[in-house]
Amino acid sequence: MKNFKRYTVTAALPYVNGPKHIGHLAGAYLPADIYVRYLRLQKRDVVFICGSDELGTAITMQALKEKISPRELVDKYHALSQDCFAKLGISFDIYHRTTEKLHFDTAQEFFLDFYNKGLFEEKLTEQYYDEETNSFLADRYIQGTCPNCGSDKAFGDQCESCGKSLDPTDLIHPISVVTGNIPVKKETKNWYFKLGDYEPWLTEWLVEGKKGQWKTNTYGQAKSWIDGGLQARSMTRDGDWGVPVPIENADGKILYVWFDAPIGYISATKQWAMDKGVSWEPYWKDANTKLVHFVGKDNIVFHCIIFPIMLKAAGGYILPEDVPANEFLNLEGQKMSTSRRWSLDMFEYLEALPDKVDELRYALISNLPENKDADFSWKDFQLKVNSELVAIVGNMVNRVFVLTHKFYEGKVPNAAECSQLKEFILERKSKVSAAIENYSFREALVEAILLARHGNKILTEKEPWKVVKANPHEAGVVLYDCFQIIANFAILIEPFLPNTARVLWEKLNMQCEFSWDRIGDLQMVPVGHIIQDSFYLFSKMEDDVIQKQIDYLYAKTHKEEIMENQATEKQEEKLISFDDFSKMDIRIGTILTAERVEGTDKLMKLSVDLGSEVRTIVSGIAHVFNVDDVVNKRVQVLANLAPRKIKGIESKGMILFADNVEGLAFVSPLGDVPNGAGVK
Ligand code: B3M
Ligand code: ZN
Repeated sequence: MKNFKRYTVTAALPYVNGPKHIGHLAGAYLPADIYVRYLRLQKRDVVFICGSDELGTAITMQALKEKISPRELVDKYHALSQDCFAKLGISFDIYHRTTEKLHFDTAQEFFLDFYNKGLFEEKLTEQYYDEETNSFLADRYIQGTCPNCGSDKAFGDQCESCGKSLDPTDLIHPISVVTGNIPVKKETKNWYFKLGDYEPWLTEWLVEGKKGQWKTNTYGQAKSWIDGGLQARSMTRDGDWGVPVPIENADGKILYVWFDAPIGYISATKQWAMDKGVSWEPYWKDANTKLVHFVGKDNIVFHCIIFPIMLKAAGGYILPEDVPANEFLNLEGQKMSTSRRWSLDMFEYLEALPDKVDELRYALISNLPENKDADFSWKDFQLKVNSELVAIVGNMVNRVFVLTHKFYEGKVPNAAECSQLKEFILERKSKVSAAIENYSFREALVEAILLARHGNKILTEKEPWKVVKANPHEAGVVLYDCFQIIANFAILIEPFLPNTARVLWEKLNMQCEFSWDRIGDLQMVPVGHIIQDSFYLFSKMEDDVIQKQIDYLYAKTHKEEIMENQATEKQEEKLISFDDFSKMDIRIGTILTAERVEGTDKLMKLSVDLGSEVRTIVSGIAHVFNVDDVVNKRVQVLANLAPRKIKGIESKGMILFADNVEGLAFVSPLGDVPNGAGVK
């Protein structure tokens, strides 16, 4: 594997259209943070870039909903996201914003460069326009009836009921979400990036170059896009909440949000470098820099195809070495959804359990949706905390501290170099490294925890609390080893559980120079060193605390709302079209004769006069009516039901009855209706 001199690591810039949930955390930010913390421990030159994606219709739509300006909206949620990420220990080097001037300038430079290079084609298309607000309507601003499923809440780009992607002009009865008016079609000009020109290059760089290197989900999605052929894509929009298109005669035109957002990584790097007094360019332009984009699976195409094409077109830029994309995290077995309020938002978690940050990190990392969707449940969270963090890690550390105070006056006892222990630690170190470098963070965490398990095992096997009376030296050696395990573990675990690592060093009463190189050192905690009082690293999550969270989630989601939706969905499933109805040939008839079918309780063989013919029909009514009750009754018959053989008798049609408490009631016509008359 190539050894890089420098690392530029990005995590998808979250839209600030609302609070972000733990699914976002597990999708991109937590894995990226582990990776970056690991690189920092290795003393690599790394910059970790993120920030708020503050432009585009995701923002303006939400502002409209919340009845505040886009500016107020982005200020509110930018602050919230930034605060939550900081509290959850996501260690960005910069958390920038795409509404900054530096970002506008950078994005415009890119656009102008492409424009001057002739990479765009200008196209006139018809788009919906709201005459009241005098503005073109972005796809999301048009709602109407879905041509596919008939839902009347479909958006111009997609129907959320059936999932079909749409073009605004596909909608039946379109209306403007802003005013409720029926929009008109108007011609508008936009600039389309000719992505197709880059197909041969993409085939070489990605399809051939990344095969077997990138995760299969990432590679597969990107490849199937390329295989499908790349159409020119509009990089501009009509609107005002965005970066203005920096050319003449482009009034009212802004850059498409997916054009400017990834450039946001670059503008953020520029700001960071400026603040630090270094040059930004090596982080984006030096071939010795490894560029890695952490994203969720819904962002794959933009990071694997469109942004790389932009970087290639700009020239002089490096390309992403990898795009480790995660799948989705479900919550209590259901897909997270902001609109249904089925989510665990970062701020909600932090409000409920502010001092349980590493517990959340642990539960999420051990369950990251790395290769397939995963599920977060509160019960599982409780189990992980109690049976792993408390029972394994916390217990091991506590026992070592308690015994040291009890038998050795709180001082680290006798030393003895143990080669087996060293080997075991070095093996963990290399396995954790390999797993992290392969973006297998779940596996890396398991490997790291093995070290704490090992400490427990030594204690249980060697029983120093028993040995100490007869042989205080031997018992001391065991504890000495355990202190080295704790110190090594504190470094090994830092990328995953940074708070835990810090607490361990504090309690060891040591200043740690965190460095990956030190892992394997069995003299980190010296003999005679005085430690702090014994303590519990983690505390048990009690049932009532967990239940409270579960109750909160259900209350928030408005149980009834979900049930209501399910009820209407069920009803919708039962609906038939008029065409279906008109296929039914229902006619009036009169029952002429009736006899019970031998050997059955329920069946009666009837002959029914349908005007032009007399039909034999077998009907399941013998348990309700006598033969005499039935003869001469006027009935409705479904005449074109496919004939069926029942007990050897061919039955042609079905007599309709109403369900009532007694069982069945005749549905006879009122008034003088001839046999054979149609019912519609
Ligand atoms: N804001 C989409 C998202 O939040 C988008 C990512 C931009 S990364 C350049 O999922
Ligand atoms: Zn639909």
